[in-house]
Amino acid sequence: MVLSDTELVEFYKTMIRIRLFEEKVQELFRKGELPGFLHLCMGQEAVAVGSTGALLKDDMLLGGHRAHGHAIAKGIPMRKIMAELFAKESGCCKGKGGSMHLSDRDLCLFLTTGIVGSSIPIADGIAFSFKLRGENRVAVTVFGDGANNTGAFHEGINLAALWKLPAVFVCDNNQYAISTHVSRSTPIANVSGRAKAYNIPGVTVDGQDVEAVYEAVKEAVDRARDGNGPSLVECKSARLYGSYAADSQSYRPKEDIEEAARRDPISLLKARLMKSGALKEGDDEMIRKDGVAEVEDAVRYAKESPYPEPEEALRDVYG
Ligand SMILES: Cc1ncc(C[n+]2csc(CCOP(=O)(O)OP(=O)(O)O)c2C)c(N)n1
Repeated sequence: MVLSDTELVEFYKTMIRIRLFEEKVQELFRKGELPGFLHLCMGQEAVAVGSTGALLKDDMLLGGHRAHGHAIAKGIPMRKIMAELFAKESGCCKGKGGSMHLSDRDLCLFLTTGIVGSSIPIADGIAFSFKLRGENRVAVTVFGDGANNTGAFHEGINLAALWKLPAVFVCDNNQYAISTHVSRSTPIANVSGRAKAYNIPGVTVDGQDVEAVYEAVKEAVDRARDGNGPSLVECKSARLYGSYAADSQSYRPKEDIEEAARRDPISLLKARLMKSGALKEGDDEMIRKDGVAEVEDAVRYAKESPYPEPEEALRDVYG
């Protein structure tokens, strides 16, 4: 065991906060209250929390289109994320980004992006700047299995390996790129096997086990920080719902959906913490109560916030 019970309870709380946030967002989206597109990470909270938990405050995180969990785990206030989803001025990107484009430079969430694989070369650039400036920081990007066949993935990891950049590449492999099972796109059993081609460490861990994720990412982050270059960490996870909000998942076998529910990372961690005595009867209820209050506050804040002025569309377009 790498993490203490106290640390695991903190991880558990964050996972619950993410779940409650997304359950509310799913409800609001279905009622037509949220504009744009929605990709939920429900079922994948262990990857968001375990990987982000392995970073120091100054380490830079980048995510993909399914990244509410990473933003919450990195400490972006729920109010600012919710307001962003409502396209309000008080959102973390002034309402101009929406669900797929979250950012908070002060809290070191560089960006999340809807362009599959594109965060990988950007993470290289950030890691390169850390190296040039002699800053002891690491750039970590999380992406799905769909990214592992993009040019950006291969070019980005090749360059990071060649230049020994302080970067960590985390593949949150939920087995599907929309409706395409990874076995239909990728000719090797584990995405981590790609690491061999670039002569860097590559490991696969159980993405439903928050401690396993933390341990693997922490090792990779420490290695990068020590000047030994990048690593690829694959976390095998499963989504509880469709790829996007209106996805009926007709392509997905029933057993696969049932297995995802059976291996819900929150239930797994709760069972473990109850067994060890770290969580007592009633604790879970209190944690959820606090989480619900935080989510309700975020919704209220977002609804009460104004929309940006039209001219805001032309501001911050170029850096
Ligand atoms: C470069 C690029 N190609 C195609 C798409 C369309 N697209 C949106 S989501 C998605 C699947 C992504 O799957 P994966 O990377 O496994 O992430 P997941 O959705 O499973 O989290 C695709 C192909 C895109 N957004 N960007």
